[in-house]
Amino acid sequence: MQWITDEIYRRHQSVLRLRGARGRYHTEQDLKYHIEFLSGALAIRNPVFFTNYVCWLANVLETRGVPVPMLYESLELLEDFYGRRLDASLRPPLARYLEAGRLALSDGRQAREVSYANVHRPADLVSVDGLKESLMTGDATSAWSIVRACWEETGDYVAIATRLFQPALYDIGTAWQRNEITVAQEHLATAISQTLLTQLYLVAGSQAEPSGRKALFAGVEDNRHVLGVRMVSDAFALAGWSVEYLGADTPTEALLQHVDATTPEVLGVSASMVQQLPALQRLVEVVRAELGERRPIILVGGLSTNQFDDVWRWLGADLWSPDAAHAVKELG
Ligand code: B12
Repeated sequence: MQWITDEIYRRHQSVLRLRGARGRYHTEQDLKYHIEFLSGALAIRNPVFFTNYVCWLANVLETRGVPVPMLYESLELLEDFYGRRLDASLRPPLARYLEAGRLALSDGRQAREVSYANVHRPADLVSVDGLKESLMTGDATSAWSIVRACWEETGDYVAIATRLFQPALYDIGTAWQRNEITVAQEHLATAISQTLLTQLYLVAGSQAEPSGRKALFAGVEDNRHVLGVRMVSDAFALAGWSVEYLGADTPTEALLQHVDATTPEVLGVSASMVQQLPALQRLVEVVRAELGERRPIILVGGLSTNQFDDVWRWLGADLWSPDAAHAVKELG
């Protein structure tokens, strides 16, 4: 990637100087993301995953003072780079996807902004904006009073998780994308959400009779977005299931061994971004191959599986659900 970074720096010295000492690191990081998203989109054979990424990144860069033509050029340079190094049979699809990315930039789509805030967004509870503000400003006390008031009104943990926290976090993601909040604020909002969800879970308690059914939940390799799958896990626990939640970035082998050892009825795994889908597909494949008849029902979910209806079929999963409320209903 050094060659591409050097070339971009040669062409745009004056602008890139503004990115400061860490500019080079960021440029290399962006190129790494181009390749990751591109290979994810190629694997799943859906160029829209890549064009959405390109438009989203244009928005991220533009709001941070990096001109969109530079992104356009880096896609050209990538094509040039791979054009010279790849086997002839692999070049055409790659060139097609990169061209689709450039076209998406030049037809003004970046002005319309690709946002991930409305992908299968459950209906908002009225206090979403209030919670979003409290989370972004780090005001855990006011966030908790909003959550408490919603609890008094609904008495429903899953509704509060999916219709209050989920949309507030989606909007916080868009605010980060638009450079309206910092990465630190996004982390702060997430950390407070985790604490408050635990607090709410304890208030909710499990009123359901234990069903004797067992489920295991995890984020796939490289997936650090796990608040969502944790909500799914909590929803199952509150419905009487015996549940284990393994958290983020679970190594495939470790997960396979744990499924083998604990024999859950359902294995629920989450992938948040397109480049994590090939790892999820591999996981589904090894669970099927290694465990045969003893394998659990494989349930998948997460933002990347919500973007197109047929992603879960490509993954080879048994089931997919767009959110925690649907998932628990489907298997209830
Ligand atoms: C919080 C957050 C983070 C936190 C996550 C911490 C944590 N412990 O979870 C941190 C800071 C680590 C993070 C990191 C990154 N993030 Co982030 N993040 C978010 C944010 C703001 C909220 C995520 C969230 O919790 N959503 C709320 C939950 C409840 O929603 P959900 O995940 O969709 O889950 C529901 C359903 O999808 C479903 N579901 C989920 N899993 C499962 C599993 C099963 C089995 C089932 C049935 C259903 C299911 O049910 C859930 C509940 O109803 C989103 C914004 C967004 N739109 O989501 C960005 C977002 C996802 N992040 C983004 C990015 C770019 C990143 C980074 C690359 C940033 C960076 N430069 O470092 C890294 C990548 C990390 C990685 N490798 O995974 C982008 C992705 C854009 C894209 N092009 O794909 C987003 C969309 C922000 C944006 N608008 O730009 N992020």
